[in-house]
Amino acid sequence: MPFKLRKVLRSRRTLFFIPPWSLLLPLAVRIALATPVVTKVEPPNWWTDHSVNPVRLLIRGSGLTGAEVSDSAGLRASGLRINAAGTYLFVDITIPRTLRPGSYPLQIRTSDGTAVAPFDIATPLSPTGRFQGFSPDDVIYLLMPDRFANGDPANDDPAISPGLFDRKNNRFYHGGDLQGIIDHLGYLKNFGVTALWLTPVYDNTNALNRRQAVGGEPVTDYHGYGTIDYYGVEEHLGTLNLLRKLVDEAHNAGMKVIQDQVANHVSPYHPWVTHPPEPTWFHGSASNHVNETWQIWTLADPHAGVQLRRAVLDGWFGDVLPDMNQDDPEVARYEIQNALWWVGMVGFDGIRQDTLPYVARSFWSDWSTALKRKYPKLRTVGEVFDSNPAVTSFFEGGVKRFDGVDSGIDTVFDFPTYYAIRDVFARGNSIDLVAKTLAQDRLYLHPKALVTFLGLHDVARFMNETGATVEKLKLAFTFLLTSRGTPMIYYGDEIGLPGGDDPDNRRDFPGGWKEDTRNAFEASGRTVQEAAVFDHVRKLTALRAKLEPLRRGEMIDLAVTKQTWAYARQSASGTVIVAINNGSDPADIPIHFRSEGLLHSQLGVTGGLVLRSGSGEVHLPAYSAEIYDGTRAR
Ligand SMILES: [Ca+2]
Ligand SMILES: [Ca+2]
Ligand SMILES: [Ca+2]
Repeated sequence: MPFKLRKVLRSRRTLFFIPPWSLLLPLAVRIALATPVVTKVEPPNWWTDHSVNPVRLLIRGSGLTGAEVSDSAGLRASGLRINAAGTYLFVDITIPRTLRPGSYPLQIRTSDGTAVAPFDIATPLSPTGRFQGFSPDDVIYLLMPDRFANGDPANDDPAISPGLFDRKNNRFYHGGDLQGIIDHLGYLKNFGVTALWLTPVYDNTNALNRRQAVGGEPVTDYHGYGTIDYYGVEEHLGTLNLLRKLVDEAHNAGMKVIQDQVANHVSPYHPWVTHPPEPTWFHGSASNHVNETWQIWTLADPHAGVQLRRAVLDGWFGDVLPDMNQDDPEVARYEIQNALWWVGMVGFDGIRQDTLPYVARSFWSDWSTALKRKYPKLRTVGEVFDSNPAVTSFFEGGVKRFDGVDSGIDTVFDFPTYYAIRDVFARGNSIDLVAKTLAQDRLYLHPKALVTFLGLHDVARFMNETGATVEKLKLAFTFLLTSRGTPMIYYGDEIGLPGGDDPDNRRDFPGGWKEDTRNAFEASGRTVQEAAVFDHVRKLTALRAKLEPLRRGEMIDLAVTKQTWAYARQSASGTVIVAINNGSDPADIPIHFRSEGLLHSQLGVTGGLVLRSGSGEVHLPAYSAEIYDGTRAR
């Protein structure tokens, strides 16, 4: 046996069982099997003078056993680790501060050959107008790119992922894309949006998703939540360059952009699932894992046993979504670098983190620290899908909770208030349910930062609630845009779009497609009812922008009855008083507030509010509200 072949077989023997039939293969083929091959480098680039240096690369390929990575043009390789199968290689790359941006391919050498791992040093984006964070001064707009507007029909049925496009199937791609968003930035700016949250733009599977079939029918990952490549952009939506253009144009128009990231799980079709970089990459494996119990309350429960918490943290979502194991330092490092990479490449201002509770808060602590070290103004918001403020507040960062962990997450979505809004404004329950929910604000460090909403992509639309009307939706918007928090509007709710449970709540925005019979992006294309909601929302966003107390003021309850509520928003610049009648009869609401004179009404529902010796009264028709501006008087 020639020396070289013996060596190949010896090295391969440590990797794989060599099936006897392989010995029948021609010699050249057997040698070729062991030649190193590189198929993927993650991240594909990094920067000089970054807070993370060295950067740790994950290189995918084959024949990597015994590989060495040579230093290249000043880049220094260290900390090499190769998995048992020789299919993944981890390496630290130290980047000298003085290195110029450009291409710095790495040589991966084994005794059987050399492969090249492409790697670039990128030019950093200027921080001016980027990485800005978001705050209660903003109005966030959540949209699902596939369902908003189709700006480029050429990517509706891409060559690498054909057959997933069908506008008649609400679980297939509909053709909306990044260009469609760019085309409608003017629409968003026009009605007062100052920040966008797009559902994930990661590359998702290129084939039908049969592992999450519904009713026996395959689905697609049009929603973006099943990545097969943490460093790729979904081809139905566009390219990385187009995403950068979208963010640049949004910034130029005065709008921030929040990225939707998903660190908890990947698609069941991610190549890692069949060939993980290491045995501990996931919590378990496709054939042997814990199912998700959804009991996120146990994480905030000092009495919960370890096994209860582990089921939540390590379980596979829906028994099918591979659960990343952030307890493995390689996974944690990969995900932290990935978060930094997107922000650095695209210029995002904030991150919305999916399924936050399902990842250990000790990880979020490290993740948040790394992000803030590089981007101090960046803001993060976590999805904690729970109606109990005692649970949601537990995941807010800024303080160590009973377990000694500070998540570092800036804020969370205000699901408790969302549930109360639906109960009260759509279903007609007593308005004090909302007031009582906000009464729990002492549980939060920064209740004003909470992201508030009356609908989003995981729940049926407001207009699909039994009893919902346009008047009631308008009332809910009045509350949303005048109360504490960072308000968020779910695309289509501004025109009262109907829609039941997912995916019916993700209907195409009317007019986003050339072939649509009408265009609700324009006033002429809206129905009377849609115009009523839209014009109201636009008026409210303008008032919120104009009247600083509505954004930053303390919220003071002045009067609460079964169906009426008056509250003040008070800051150094003055006071704004909001009165709401959620009842089916007209109501008189007494206002007692330490102020004098006339507060001008802003919605044209009533006249001004006159306060004499700190007392006044407003008279509101059924299902109506008024906003009184006391800022100019002071
Ligand atoms: Ca398209
Ligand atoms: Ca894809
Ligand atoms: Ca998990």
